[in-house]
Formats: sequence, C-alpha cells, structure tokens
Amino acid sequence: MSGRVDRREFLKTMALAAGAALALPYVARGKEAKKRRAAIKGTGRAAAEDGGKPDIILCMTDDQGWGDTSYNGHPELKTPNLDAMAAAGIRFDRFYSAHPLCSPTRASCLTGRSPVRYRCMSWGHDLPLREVTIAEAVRTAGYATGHFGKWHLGGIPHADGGTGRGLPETFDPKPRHPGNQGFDEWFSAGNWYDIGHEYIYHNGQQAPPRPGDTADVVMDVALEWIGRQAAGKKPFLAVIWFPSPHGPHKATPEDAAPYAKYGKKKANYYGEIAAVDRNMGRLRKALRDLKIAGDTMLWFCSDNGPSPPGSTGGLPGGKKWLTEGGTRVPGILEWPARAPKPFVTSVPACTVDFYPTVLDLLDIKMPDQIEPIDGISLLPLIEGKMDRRPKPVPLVSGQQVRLIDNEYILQKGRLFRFAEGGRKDVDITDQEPEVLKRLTAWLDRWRASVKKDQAFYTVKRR
Ligand SMILES: [Ca+2]
Repeated sequence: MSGRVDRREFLKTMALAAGAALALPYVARGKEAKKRRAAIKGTGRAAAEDGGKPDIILCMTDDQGWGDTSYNGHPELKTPNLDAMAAAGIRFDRFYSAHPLCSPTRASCLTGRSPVRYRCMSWGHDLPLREVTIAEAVRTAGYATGHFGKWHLGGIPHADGGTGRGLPETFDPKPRHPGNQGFDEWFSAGNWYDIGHEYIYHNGQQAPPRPGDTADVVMDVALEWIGRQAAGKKPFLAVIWFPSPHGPHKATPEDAAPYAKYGKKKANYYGEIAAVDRNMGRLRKALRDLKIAGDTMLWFCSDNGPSPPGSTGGLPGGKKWLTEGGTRVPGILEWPARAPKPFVTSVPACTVDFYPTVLDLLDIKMPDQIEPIDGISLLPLIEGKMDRRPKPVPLVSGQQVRLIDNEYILQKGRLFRFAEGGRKDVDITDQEPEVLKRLTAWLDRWRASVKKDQAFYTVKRR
C-alpha cells in the first residue's frame, strides 16, 4: 500500500486483516448522489465545454497477466507508460476479469452483468443483442461511441472461417457486431489478430492491412476519431481493446530487440506488450495535447490471465483457470479531475463494474434494462470513500463460481482467504461458519436469478 494511507485508513486495514465485518455506507444515494453529480459538473473542462460530461475510455489487453507489468514487479519486462499511469491514478491491486476467457469478460465489460446470465460461456460466444450495452447507455446521454480492436462478441468474419461458436442466425437475424451493439464507429476484428492481419472491419467494410504493430494500428484509428470528437466538443466513449499479447506472439523487430537476450519467444511476447505500453503513452499524451486529459476517465485492464510465457506474478493458475492467476489482472484508472491524488486500493473491482459506474456517473436509467446488474458503481471508491465492497462479485467459468467478498472467497462449497504472501488460497471453512453460511445463501439466491435469466437464452450455439 502507498498513497492515501492515513491513520483512519490504517485502522480500517487492520480491521480488514482481522476479518472484522465493517458496516460502512458504500453507495451514495439520494442527496449524497445528487451532491456528487453536482460536483462532477463543476470539474475542469467538462463544465466549460460539454455540459459536465467526462469522456470515457476503456482500454483492455488480451491475455496480459497480473505480473506482466513492471509496476507489478516483472523482472524482465519494462512498461514505463503503464507504470506512470498507475503512479498517477488509482492502482487496483485486486482487479478481476469476470471470467478467465476472452468473450465472456468482454461481454461483462459492456453489460455489467455476469456472462453466465446470457450464456456467453466461452471464447467465441457472442453477446445477444437483447442485452443492454454501455455504448447504448451513454448514447442516451449524447455521447459519441467508438470500438477499436478485438471484438470477439460475434458478427464479424474472422480468419478462422467464422465468428467462432456464436448464436445461430435464426435466433436473431441481425449480426452482433459493434454497430448493432451501440457503437457509431468501429474498427474491429472478430477475434485475435496480428501484424498485417486483413480481417479488420471498419464500419462493416473490410479494411486493408496497415503498417506497424497491431497496437499502433488500433491507436492510430482511435486517436483520429478521438481528435474529431474533441474538436467537435462532443463527449465520447472509446472502447480500445488491444489484440495483444494473445498468441501467436509476433512483435515488430524494434519492439522485440531490447528483449533479444531472453530468446525469441519471450522477445516477441514482451515486444507485443511494449507496443501496447508505447501506445498507452501515445494516448495519454494525445489527451493532454487535446486538453481533455483532466476530465477523461481512462481505464486500463486485461481480459483474463496469461498463457506462457506470460506472468501472473506468482498467482496460481493462468488463462482458463478459475483462480487468482486466471482472473486477477492489471487494473488502473487515471482521472485527474475526480481522482487527483494517486492511491493504491485492495478493494476488489471487476470488469462488471464499468457499466454501473458509468450509469451512476451520468445518472442514466435505461428503460429496457435487464436486471439484475452484477457490478457496482465504483464512484465512492474513486472518491476514496469505499473501504469494502458492498456486495460480492461472482467470477464464473462453466458451472463453477468463485465468489469474491472482500477478504473472503467461496468456491466449491469451501471458504478461503487468499494469502498474498504465500500466493495461495487458504481454506478457512471450519473457522468462519457464519461467513460460510452468509455467502452460501447469497450464492444460492444468485444462482436462482441466473436460472431465470438463462430461460431467455435456451438456444443452442453453433
Ligand atoms: Ca483473452
């Protein structure tokens, strides 16, 4: 821990360590929520230029492990731009992907709902159009919306011959590409892609290959679009999903060169992350140059744990595993206007939280919202007012759930704490019978609500 650690916080941390259940007000409602929104309207450029609407950017990498940054202690890889972003903003030490695989986590980012609710259970499963997306929501508040990079939620042809294992056309005849999920502009690919890949579609038209690393290409297009929104003083949501460092690992010679001493495999892997890092630096600089950095909510995370030679930083498991290493990923928020003092938090946060956070921020209520939403608004945490997560977050894979409730973890009927030092789940089932009872009851209710949701999606995927 570093940053905002005062006596009050220290005592709370100690209480956490002791496992005390603190009853704190987690989510501002009524008057307090109003006050908060009024405060937003008074910050920086937002008030002056676009009626109090912060720009929102969600960046995500593909298969980057928790340990694949130098700020998380990687011994070989250098990520100076992510390190600078983490040092300037809020560094989430326990940021989770909702699932240890691509497509389900991506769906959770857009909907705030666990992917198991709409049977997006594995890679290649698409996001049904019936679900409400973050892009559809912010559009109602006058935002421009753009998706750039890997989509993997259906509706875009891919080099593997199709869109993976999606819903049949008979279920819903409209393709489930970004254009039909709330995005005005999209430069997106069906699945992973690498340097020179021709399966990228720009607003539905196949785009010719462009030079540079895939991260350069995605950022070129995204920055051009962001520049146009800024010039038109239009608030925007940009979703930038890098296709790196997903295999096959293929870096440019320039990005791989500094890592040549570690062998070709690692040099290409590290080189891909170096390209992402460089482009995060480009993005941060562009926001400053456009004078919109202050009130831009800039997120960075990964979609699941790593494959070799990626690093979990010692957390058990990796991609595909419903474990800490499979789901805990780098997580950073930089937002100078609302989080001017950097800090590190160990409150668990998850990809399901983006949607409710943005709805809370912009005071949006979607009339066709499908309940329940599994995430929470992180605004109180961002303002330094949340020491504990108000409700558990369910991480899923197949029929399995790993329920994260602050310091507790419920999985397969057993209760655990994760020992950060020993880097492993420690079984405390027999020591905390009341917690076990509470979380088991919570999970039973949650499973019942999932069953209700799934009834709408009985269709078999291809
Ligand atoms: Ca992935």
